[in-house]
Amino acid sequence: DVQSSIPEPQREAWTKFAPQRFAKAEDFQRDAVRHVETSLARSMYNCDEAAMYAGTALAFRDRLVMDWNKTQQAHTFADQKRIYYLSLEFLMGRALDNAMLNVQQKDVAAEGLSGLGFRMEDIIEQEHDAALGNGGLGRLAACFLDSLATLNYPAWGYGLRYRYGIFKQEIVDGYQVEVPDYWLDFNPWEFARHDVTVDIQFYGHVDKWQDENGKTKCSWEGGEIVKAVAFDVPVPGYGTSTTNNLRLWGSKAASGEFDFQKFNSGEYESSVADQQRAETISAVLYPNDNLERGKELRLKQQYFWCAASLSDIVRRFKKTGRAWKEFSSQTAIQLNDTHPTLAIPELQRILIDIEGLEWDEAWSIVHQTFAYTNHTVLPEALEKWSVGLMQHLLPRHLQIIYEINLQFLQYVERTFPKDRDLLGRVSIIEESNPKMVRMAFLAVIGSHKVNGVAELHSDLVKTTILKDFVKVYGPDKFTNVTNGITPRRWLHQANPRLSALIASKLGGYDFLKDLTLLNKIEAHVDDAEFRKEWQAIKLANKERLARHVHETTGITLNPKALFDIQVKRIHEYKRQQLNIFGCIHRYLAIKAMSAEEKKKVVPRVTIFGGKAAPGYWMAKTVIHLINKVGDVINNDPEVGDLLKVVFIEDYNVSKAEFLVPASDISEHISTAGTEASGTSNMKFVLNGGLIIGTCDGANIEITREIGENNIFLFGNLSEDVEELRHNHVFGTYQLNESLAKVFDQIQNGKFGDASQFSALVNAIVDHGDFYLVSDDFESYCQTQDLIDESYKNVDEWTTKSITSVARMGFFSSDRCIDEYAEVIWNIEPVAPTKTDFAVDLA
Ligand code: T68
Repeated sequence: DVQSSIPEPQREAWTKFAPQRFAKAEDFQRDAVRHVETSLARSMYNCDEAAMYAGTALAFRDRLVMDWNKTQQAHTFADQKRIYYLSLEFLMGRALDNAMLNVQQKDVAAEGLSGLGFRMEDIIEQEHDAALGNGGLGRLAACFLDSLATLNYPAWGYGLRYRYGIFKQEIVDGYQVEVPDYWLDFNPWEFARHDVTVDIQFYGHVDKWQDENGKTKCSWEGGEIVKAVAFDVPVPGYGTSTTNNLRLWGSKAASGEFDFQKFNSGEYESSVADQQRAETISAVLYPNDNLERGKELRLKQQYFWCAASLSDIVRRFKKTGRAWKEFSSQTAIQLNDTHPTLAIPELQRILIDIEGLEWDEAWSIVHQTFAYTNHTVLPEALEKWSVGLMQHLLPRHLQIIYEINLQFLQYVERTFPKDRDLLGRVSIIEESNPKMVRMAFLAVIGSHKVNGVAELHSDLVKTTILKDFVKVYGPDKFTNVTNGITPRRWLHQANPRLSALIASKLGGYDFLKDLTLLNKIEAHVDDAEFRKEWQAIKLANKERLARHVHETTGITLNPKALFDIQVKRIHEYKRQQLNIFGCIHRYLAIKAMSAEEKKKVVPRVTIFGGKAAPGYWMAKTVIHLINKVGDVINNDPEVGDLLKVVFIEDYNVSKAEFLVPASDISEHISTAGTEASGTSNMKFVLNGGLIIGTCDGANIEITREIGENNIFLFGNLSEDVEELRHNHVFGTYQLNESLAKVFDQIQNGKFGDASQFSALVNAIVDHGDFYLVSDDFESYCQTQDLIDESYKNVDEWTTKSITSVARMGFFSSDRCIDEYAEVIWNIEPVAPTKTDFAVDLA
């Protein structure tokens, strides 16, 4: 914008005073102190850790913003194809540590803080997690943003600015209690763009008329308007000046603060109520993972966010002055699951109703633009919306969906004239009562590529839920992009000492940008000093976790014990129940031992963490059982240090950062074929932990990469699941004997009121054991015994640990993003600008 830019002769002063890189600790101190004094209006007499966190965050934010602005200018100037990542969840966690590390100024800040009387660890701890997600899907989106920026791709994330993220979990008498997570009291990482707003329409009706050329036109009229306001969050890449944007939409009443007419006529309450109703849209994150409940407010959230994002994307494209036919060569939009599927009919609506394009021309743009990532094959998680609700809330979109469906079905009928049943099976509209719109089908039809998130999962997508679409479109539309994780947060930030040890052998930190370089540490696997430090780091990480457990629960852990960790959302398919039944089995075995036998036992600490969806009663029962079993075992003097069972309250991203580096073994034990990928499995192995797992999700590819001697696999295979389930229902099966003994204890009241846990037991004994806990129990327990044996051999264990880390290069989210860029998006990076602040490693 020429008119508002600083004239050439005056730019020198501007350049001179723009924030620069901290050359020394003092530079950081100057800015941090200034922010505490002026931005916070505090002084050295009332600067606590929270205030110092704020000063530090603001000092770094100043720098980030410089690179952010320059990146956005450079991307506009480059005028290349951009990728927009639409996700209803971004589980970002804390930003400060990540920002300091990505711009490689954490050391300078640590020195500066120490000079002001603060410790870096304490300051970092002050930050509230940005917890705008449930679990793996939301964290994947956050890892992707980190990689997109690090790899210099011109990319934006689009999401919702929830006032309440995922609830905080408290454990009261062994039960989960949900507490609201209000996280916006002080958030230095977002910039409200009150000038960037979009009016979003709901309800109303469709008008149809003929234009001057006799062409039938439609427009969506009436209803109500809610305003979307942009909040922007900078996303710095590692070792590059590229700083991308995450745009989160907040909702607000369209009429501003109040409806003044109502207000002046005395209807104060109802005018405030309108405002609150509008703000409700972005008020709270739905706390269900892998479950859909069909609530109207959820559909409103989805449309609100899709419509605001699309309007923004289209506005940016129109500024380039290009012709519409270039839209899809300039714009790629990735749909993170089916949650943003309404973006498909919304873009079609914009193009035909507002921009005046013909249907066919518009549709070819739409379906070239979008691509869809599927994250689950579980039927209860597949999104469906009733036709009635859609008609009421989005009447024009329903018409467009019907037209998309009609044209698609006509195509199917022409191509497969003999297969009448096929039409019903692939129709977007499920002919049930009530009729439902199947969002995954709409997403497939409106996208040019569909991917699963690990090989087995992508195969299952093609052979189960989308089988008929493979027949219709051929196999090339369907692909796999195995998930990845960012090594910056999940190695360098979470485990700085391990990262430093690796860097010392590799001659620097290049592996953080090219994780395949890790394979060079395999050459040091026999280096005695290296192995000693490797072991010492794991022990130190376990000691740190033990301190946390002691401080929060009073339970004392022996850091030399085998630490066995299962942290993830609580879900029947993830089978925390298998783990806790295994703990009871182990407990019974210890109780039956002689003093001599006990001496041979490998002491074990089993740690659980994870939230249950508030309405998921069975998952809450599992949490309750874990806590009750822990109470009994942890206080049994006959067991002592041989077994402890701990539940970590309120598992979140920042807790993962100290749990992941502290595991010897972690559990990824879903019923085969149910976990799409899993990503914490990758995090644990990258930090030198071994895993016990089923042949499911990315466990299979982890095995292929690290070698089957380095992983403890057990259990039935995905191809056998159907038959096993059948056997349960039709009686050719017997409850596993050891498991029966575990159930006896539960039913005898050993862990408190047995009736509390009867549903859990009955699901297995009486209701078909859908998740095959009994079928896998024997193999699970035997594998745990094998793990004990292996752990006794410290040398062998250390070799497995180092070898596994060396072979984990494939699981960087950088590899994953490069695959998306090449196979799905067809986009190229933009050379980062030279700035005073970021150092370019390359
Ligand atoms: C997870 N899905 C998969 N869903 O379960 C996991 N669902 O295997 C995979 O690694 C990960 O996605 C990344 O691909 C989820 O986390 C949800 O959280 C979710 C949220 C709302 C509605 C449905």
